[in-house]
Amino acid sequence: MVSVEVHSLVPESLLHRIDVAGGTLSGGVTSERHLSELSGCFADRDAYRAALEEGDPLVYSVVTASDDAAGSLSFGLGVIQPGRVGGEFYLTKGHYHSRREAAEVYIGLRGSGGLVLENESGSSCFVPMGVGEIVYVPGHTAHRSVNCGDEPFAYLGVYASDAGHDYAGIAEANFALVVMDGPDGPRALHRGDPRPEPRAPIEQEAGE
Ligand code: S6P
Ligand code: ZN
Repeated sequence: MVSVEVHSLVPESLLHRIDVAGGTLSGGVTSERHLSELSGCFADRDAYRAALEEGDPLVYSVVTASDDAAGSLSFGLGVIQPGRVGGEFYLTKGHYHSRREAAEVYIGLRGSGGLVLENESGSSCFVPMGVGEIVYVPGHTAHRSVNCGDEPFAYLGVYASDAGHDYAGIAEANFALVVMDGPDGPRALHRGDPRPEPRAPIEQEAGE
């Protein structure tokens, strides 16, 4: 006789709640990444060192609800804080999936940002993502999320539980595109391109 493992269908255990403002996901496990854990990710190494001398702020957190049964899905609520290093927006480390063909769906929940995508042939793009927008990340594609705004950027990523994370696969080459703040808003540039001037500070009217 063939034995088949099935979930016992308990509705409460199948329902999760997201608190977007609080950055929580019920039934999830939280991990945090601080600036010191993002060595090599930002294009401007001097600006990165200088920022670390000021402290080691939280850059992003991920709350993951996972299920390890065969064929299952996992999902994570990512929240990237607003910030810049040398004009480059705060970002996630970025990874390929260890099982390269595993795709992922991202859903924007708060703020504005986007995904830097790069495939194994070296083709890359930046896909902006706002609230209610969905980005499909195909298999064989490294992905990094970026907060392009002045408030936390929150999103949900849904992926096969056995996808796995391969950080080393993209870390050495790093992503070819960097997303910078500029006078006309966010711009995706090639890593070696000249940087735009930083956004001018807002001038206060006398007497304000
Ligand atoms: C997992 C999914 C996300 C990321 C999260 C943090 O496959 O893509 O939940 O884990 O955006 O990024 P990273 O690169 O630090 O795992
Ligand atoms: Zn992923």
